[in-house]
Amino acid sequence: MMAVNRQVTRHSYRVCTGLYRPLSCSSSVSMVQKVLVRPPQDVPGAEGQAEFFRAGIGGFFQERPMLKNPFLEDALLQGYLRRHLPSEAVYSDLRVFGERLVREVDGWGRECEVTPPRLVTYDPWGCRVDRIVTSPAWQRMKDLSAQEGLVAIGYERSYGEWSRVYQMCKLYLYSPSSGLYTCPLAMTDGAAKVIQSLGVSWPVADAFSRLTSRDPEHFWTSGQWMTERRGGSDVGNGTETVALPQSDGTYRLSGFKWFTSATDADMTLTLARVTDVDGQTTSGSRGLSMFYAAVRDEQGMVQGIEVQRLKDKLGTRQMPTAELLLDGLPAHRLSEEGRGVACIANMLTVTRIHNSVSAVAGMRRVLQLARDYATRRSTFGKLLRDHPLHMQTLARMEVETRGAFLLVMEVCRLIGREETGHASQLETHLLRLLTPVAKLYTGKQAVAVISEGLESFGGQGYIEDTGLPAMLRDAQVLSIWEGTTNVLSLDVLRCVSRSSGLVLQAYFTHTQSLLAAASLPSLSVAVRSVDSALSGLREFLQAAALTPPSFMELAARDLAYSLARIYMGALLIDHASWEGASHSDAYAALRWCEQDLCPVVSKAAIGCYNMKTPPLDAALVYEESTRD
Ligand code: MFK
Repeated sequence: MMAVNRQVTRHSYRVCTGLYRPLSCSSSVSMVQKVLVRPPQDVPGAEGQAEFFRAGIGGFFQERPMLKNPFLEDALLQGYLRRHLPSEAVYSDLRVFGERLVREVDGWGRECEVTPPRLVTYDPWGCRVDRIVTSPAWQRMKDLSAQEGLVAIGYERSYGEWSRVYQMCKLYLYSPSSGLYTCPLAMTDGAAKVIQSLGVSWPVADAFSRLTSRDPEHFWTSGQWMTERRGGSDVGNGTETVALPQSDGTYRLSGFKWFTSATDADMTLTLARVTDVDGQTTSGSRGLSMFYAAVRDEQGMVQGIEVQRLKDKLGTRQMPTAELLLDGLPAHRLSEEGRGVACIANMLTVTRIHNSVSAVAGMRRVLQLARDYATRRSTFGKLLRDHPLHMQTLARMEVETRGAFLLVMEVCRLIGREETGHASQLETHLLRLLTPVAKLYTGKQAVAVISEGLESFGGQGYIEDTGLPAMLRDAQVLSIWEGTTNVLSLDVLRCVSRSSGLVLQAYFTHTQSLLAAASLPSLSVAVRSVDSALSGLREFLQAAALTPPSFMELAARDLAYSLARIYMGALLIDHASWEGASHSDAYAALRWCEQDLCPVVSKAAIGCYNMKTPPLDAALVYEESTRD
């Protein structure tokens, strides 16, 4: 290394032409000889050897990966839209938006990351103000979200049942450049959905028009305050916030919300227990009701809220997340008393879909950067793209991303059909089942794929100001918030039992219909794999029906993974069978179906859900050393 530096330094003196080039500029390999170092005699006031001068640090600077129009770079997205939503207007909007993302928005996203929000608790005169100060870029994101209709598209429904797909495709492009603004948008969309499902009337008619507005002046975002100190997952038992009825029919909320995301929102939906005349509340889920509250008064001051502090998080640092003391927050009850969880579940469905969109968007973004980088970085005498092992790694990431994309779009298609009254009973069941499945599976995939993606940049993937580490940090939350992997696996079991197995029937029927339509001989191996996994799953479930519930609880995560992998396989096959599909579509389907598509069967076969395993698992986890 030293030898190289010395050599380049000597050389720099030789080629100097008196021009300067900033070191930070990305020079190509061919420009190496032109990187200039100021010779000592150029230093003002210096004769001969300068006392101080810019050291020779070598002439090679690696070209950075370039973000290109994410719409034009995405073959699967374009193919999917050509197949399902062949609208020139949609295509053109996404292409222009993709250009805007590259030109300006991606830079704002970075600005949000490096200028995190801060809390101003007091004004200079000692008055409590609890102001959350966000970066100008964060505020520009809000205006952009309204202008681009990132929530509105889903409610305008200009494309009927495909409007949700259109909206989510746009969010998918936006997400990795958004500086996490997709988080408030997810909750805003979820709140609009809840209000719409309850009926848009007083006191939330104005709020609904704001949440779904394209006018930046009118647009509002919403929070979703569910998490308390005792309950992140177990909301039913952990919620301590109480709602005191007022004589005018409104309520005052008092409690402590432990984890409120995007706390600069204009309004929120939240849960609390209504007190009776004796001040008593009902415990458990049945005691929870859902409330609407405006966060600030007309002067822009928070009302009935103290912002205790902002959270210091691993990622999502762009976005304010706060602990809030509710101290008599004025609120309106929207749900029936005791129906809070069921009512806010509509919001959870939407935010979980957004979560899945963000997961697949993160995977796609890291791949786009990695494949560009592979055309710019040379190692061992050739470009990365010419190393078969490197291409194999990127191809595996691509297969994961394609499977995830198709699953997420399937859920978006289903919610679009449900919202426009086109969904059959089967599709409604499928939507209920696939929402937690997609959320839990893509959350895990995103962490794995993005982590692998960072590795494809070598050490640079670990360097903060490349922007790459933030992608991994931000992905890590996707499997945590909106229900952890295990909570969502249990949600899968819950919807199976609450529907008396109808959601599974819908799953089997639809997966089989996807396979039945696949006629390409080149896909037959993949079709056989999915078919056999499906049969294995059916047999497993029939046998499991005779076991105690604790068996299925142990199998819940593997069951959810099996549902995801099989369904993704069927979707990849289905997409590859479309007349406009490419060879790569077929290849992706084949590769996907090479894995264990039904881990719940293979794990059951080796006794993983045997009743002897829980104490053994616990003993393993808590084994103590007996040696001194
Ligand atoms: C980029 C993306 C960004 C996303 C941004 C989000 C930022 C926000 C951060 C957060 O707020 S994170 C906190 C999110 N919290 C959770 O996700 C809670 C996780 N826990 C669960 O999901 C539990 O399963 C749950 C709280 C729902 C369990 O509560 P219960 O009271 O034990 O539920 P129960 O008794 O099974 O169901 C009550 C009702 O709700 C039932 O309706 P019915 O009474 O009519 O039968 C259920 O059917 C219904 N329900 C529950 N889960 C549902 C659901 N309905 C539809 N879908 C679901 N998933």
